[in-house]
Amino acid sequence: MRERVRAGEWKPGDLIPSERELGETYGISRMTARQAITDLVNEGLFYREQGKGTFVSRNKITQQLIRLTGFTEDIRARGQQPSTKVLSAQMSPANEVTAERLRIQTGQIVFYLQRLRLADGEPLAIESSQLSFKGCEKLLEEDLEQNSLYRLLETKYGLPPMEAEQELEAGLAGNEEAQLLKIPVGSSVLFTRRTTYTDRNQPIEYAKSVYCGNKYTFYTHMKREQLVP
Ligand code: 16G
Repeated sequence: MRERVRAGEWKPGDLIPSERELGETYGISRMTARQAITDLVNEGLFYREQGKGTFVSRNKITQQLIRLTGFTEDIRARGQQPSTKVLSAQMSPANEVTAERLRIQTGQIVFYLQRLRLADGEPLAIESSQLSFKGCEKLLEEDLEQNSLYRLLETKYGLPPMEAEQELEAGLAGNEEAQLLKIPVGSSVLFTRRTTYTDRNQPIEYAKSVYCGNKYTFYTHMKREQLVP
């Protein structure tokens, strides 16, 4: 079903087939079909309308907080076309917070990248990433409008992003954010801070982002480890 959305076969706002029809198409039980739909509703790909059925979501982009993914992957998984406008790419000294997150000295030179991220041409987020690793200045030569940062790190630099810590905070769009995201000043936004680690538990990226609040769902799945006695 995800693939059908991705391929554009099922478009935003489309009613998806019933559990019975899906069961027949895929040769699975109705229960299994229902569970799969529920999972995708929880992820934000579908939404249910009482008495009407299940539809493909329109605006909200779901960022899974279980699997580590990048912007390009998230948007493609939604069946949309990601694009990027680089606002700034330069070497700059790390401030105290960045230094602590990246486990480096304050003032050490890091690669600073600020990008406007869009889906189907619509601005969704402003991401400011700071990267520190041996040879990170080579990123200055990369075409970061055409390439996914995570993919480059993995395929060209041998630094696959494997783990991340992320904080979310509600906020309001200021002047600059409003202008870039094409939303009114004072609209709700989500501020995120993410530290990304490679497989060797080495922090490589500290990213601060601002997401349009009404276009994003952050999804997480929780399990209770033990019942409280
Ligand atoms: C996500 C990350 C950002 C990372 C980007 C890579 C958050 C808060 N931010 O948007 O840290 O740089 O993905 O995306 O989730 P890319 O591979 O498309 O460049």
